[in-house]
Amino acid sequence: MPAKKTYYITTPIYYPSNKLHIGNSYTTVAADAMARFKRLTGYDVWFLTGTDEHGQKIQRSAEAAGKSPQVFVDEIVAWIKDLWSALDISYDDFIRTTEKRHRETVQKIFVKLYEQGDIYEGRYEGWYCTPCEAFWTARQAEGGNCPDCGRPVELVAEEGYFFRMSKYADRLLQHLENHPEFIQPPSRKNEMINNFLRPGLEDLCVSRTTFNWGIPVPFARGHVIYVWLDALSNYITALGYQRDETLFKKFWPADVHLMGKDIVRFHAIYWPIFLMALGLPLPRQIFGHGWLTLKEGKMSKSRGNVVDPMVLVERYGSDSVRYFLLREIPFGADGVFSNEAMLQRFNTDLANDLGNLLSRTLTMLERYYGGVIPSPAAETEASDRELMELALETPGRMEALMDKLQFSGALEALWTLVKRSNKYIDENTPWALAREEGQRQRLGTVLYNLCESLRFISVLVSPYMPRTPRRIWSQLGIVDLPELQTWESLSRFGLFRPGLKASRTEDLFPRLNIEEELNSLMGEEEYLRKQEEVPVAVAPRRQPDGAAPEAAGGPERARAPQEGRETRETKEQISLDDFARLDIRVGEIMSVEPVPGADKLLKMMVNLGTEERQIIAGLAKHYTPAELTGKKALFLANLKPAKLRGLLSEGMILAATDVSGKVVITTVDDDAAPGSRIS
Ligand code: ME8
Repeated sequence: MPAKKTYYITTPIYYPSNKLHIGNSYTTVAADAMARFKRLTGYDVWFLTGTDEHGQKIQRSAEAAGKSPQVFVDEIVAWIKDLWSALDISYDDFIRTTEKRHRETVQKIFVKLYEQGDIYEGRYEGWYCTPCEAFWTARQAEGGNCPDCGRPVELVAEEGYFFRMSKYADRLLQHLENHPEFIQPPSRKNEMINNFLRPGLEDLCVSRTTFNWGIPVPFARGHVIYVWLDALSNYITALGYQRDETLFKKFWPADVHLMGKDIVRFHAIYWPIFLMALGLPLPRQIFGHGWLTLKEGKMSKSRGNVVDPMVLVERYGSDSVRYFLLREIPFGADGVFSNEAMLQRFNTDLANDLGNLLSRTLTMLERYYGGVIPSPAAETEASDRELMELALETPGRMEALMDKLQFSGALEALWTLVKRSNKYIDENTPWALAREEGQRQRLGTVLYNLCESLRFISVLVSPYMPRTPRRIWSQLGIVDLPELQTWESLSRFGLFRPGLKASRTEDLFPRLNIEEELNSLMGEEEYLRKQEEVPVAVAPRRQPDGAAPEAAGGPERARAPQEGRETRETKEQISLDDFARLDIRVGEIMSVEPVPGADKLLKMMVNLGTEERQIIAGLAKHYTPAELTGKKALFLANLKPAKLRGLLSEGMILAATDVSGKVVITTVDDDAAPGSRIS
């Protein structure tokens, strides 16, 4: 048997400086859908993700949290892995840059580049943006702000090692010109060429001395390797480059590095140049997708427009959230995330189109054939042929779109088949056929074709919604027939076996009451945010497509919302009257229990002096029920009641949160009587 074709796909390795948000989930879900699609279509796939754990930004976040950097990142990385598991991310490897396998290889890379003369000693004086971990010239950072993220830059003057970027600039330019597919979408390629390559590349400082949380330069005490050289190397260190090179030989060069447009520059300029210097082939493609922003445009905690993927997954299931992310926005473009748009999609595409197709088919099979799949007739009618042709064409159409990373287009093509199948029911009116003499055979054919079309749909939807296929197969009675679940099995329409037994056991996607959902989502988000104060956010971090970084940085950008990782802002001053509006009281926690299906929430009954109230708190990740029961703490008693998971919450426990997200409740001395007011 010939060896399978290989496919290597990566996500950026995320900074574990705070919890990840829906934007990071977007990249990772897309990479996962692609990896699954390639596995389905017969490729030997390697899918890498991980965390970028060194650098000044992490060191500062850890210091602010009062933890050692390693302890700090370990906690957040555990949370990230939980998020990926909740979103069914099927990575083959998760690399952490603090792992020995990575550190040692990065040191070897640095030494090699130094020994061959590509790295030389010097002194850096210029500007640095710590949140982006990026060096800027005075011209680029005009006005004192980072041209990428708008936050203030710092003046840096320190000894350093420099990489000779300029030596490779022409080769890179030539590569970009000869390989138009290398940077996608093409607008990003023009941006790289016009804004960075043509004006001339400056040599890059690749070591730092003013902090120590990094990989040491092996031959120079006090120097740590610049975090982007460290981070970018993950794509080869994880494959065993310079160690056991089996995977490296098999999978390098990468087929695609996926990322948001904010970090295309590092991947399209620094990374290929480092690889050229190492004498390694360049990745085939770098794809910079657009930003997920919010309807309000700007994102800020005080506006309450934060999006926590965990909340959505817990409430709607990972398949629905994945579907929305992949379907709503053409990959590459910026797009707006809104709860309303998401809920609309759930109802139209998932409940009405796909869910109904399955339930209508199963109900009719049950009613007219006792659930046993009938045999189709040999002769076909026009609507049968149309349905079959469309089903047979759909895999190829989707594959062509997926090869361009057009997730939304591929799902649209699949939904054309879903909708055509629903229309097929309306055209053939099985309920009328069932009443007519002599139409039994025709009825059987129609229901058979619907089962077969559903089989196509369920196989094709699997990369995007990995849990849904089994739910369809088990109701159609083919869950134990893997030969009907493969890509190859989609080359023939008519493989479904008559005589199999289907049974309707569940609704795939029950319709949601959008208004109710919006209320509880807002309630839940607002509530959790107030309690946790951990910014879990989606924010535009860079200038729009094509805008020159040098040109950015006007007053609007300087005020631009940040990525949700910064320390909290100082709040405006208030008067004593403002404070007097708050009814803060001592409460005694009488009993506590978990809220089923919500891994963050706890339900507690609290004695507030005059009455006992039910309060829902986002504390489950921080306290066990036993740890809270019997404690006296401070409560905001006149907060408007909110509904969370259908449970009324009549107040809020006050808690302190540090920048790492650690939460401690504000307990009071046992002498304080429940109901005592704070003034
Ligand atoms: O940049 N919309 O890590 P990071 C869409 N460690 N995607 C978004 C987004 C949004 N609003 N916000 C974030 C780093 N992303 C480096 C990478 S790789 C060698 C080192 C996604 O934690 C997007 O993919 O800041 C972006 O590129 C990535 O998160 C940045 O993650």
